[in-house]
Amino acid sequence: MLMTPLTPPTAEGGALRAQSVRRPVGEPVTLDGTVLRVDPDTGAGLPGNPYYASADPNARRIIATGLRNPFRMTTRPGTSELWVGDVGWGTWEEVNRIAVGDDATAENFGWPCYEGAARQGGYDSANLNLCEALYAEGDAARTAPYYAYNHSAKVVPTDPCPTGSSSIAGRLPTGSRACRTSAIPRTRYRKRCSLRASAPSSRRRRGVCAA
Ligand SMILES: [Ca+2]
Ligand SMILES: [Ca+2]
Repeated sequence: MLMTPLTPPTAEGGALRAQSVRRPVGEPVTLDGTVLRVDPDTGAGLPGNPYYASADPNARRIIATGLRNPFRMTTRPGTSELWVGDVGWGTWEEVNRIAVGDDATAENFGWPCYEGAARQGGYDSANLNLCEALYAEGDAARTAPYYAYNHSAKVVPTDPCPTGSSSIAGRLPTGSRACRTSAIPRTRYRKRCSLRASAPSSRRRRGVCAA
């Protein structure tokens, strides 16, 4: 039986499963930390997916990887863009953009080797093979967040929300008490505050406290 290495430098378990598409050839690919594009009837990966030629059925399903907790996402109307909110760990919350979901490029957003724009310090200092190989390939090997913010800081100086305890979440419905228009993405976790992004084409953001 093939065992998942759990200790440095060859560790591949835990959060490192989000990089399982980069494991040595022949080792299993998991679906942790990924975005999938599948046939809704069979669950099989679709033609056009980046790893569709792979012998691994999980790899064939994956169109993006290296995410930590991407539990909210949405499409940009009229485009193939997929916008993904990724909940941060130690410091950084991320808004990630998959420019084209059905092309040959599998976006790798870097978790856990990266968090936000930079290397994740703990994983970097552990000198794990999976992360060190990714670092060695430079910026071309991973897709940086479209936007990232420190969850212990105010998003903008005029943000009325308290700091800390935030996490990137999802889309607000139009007419919500917490936000006066639809928006992607938002934060609302414990501190009862929302972050509104005006539109994907704009990076303007404004904090709005929930009623
Ligand atoms: Ca893509
Ligand atoms: Ca290192």
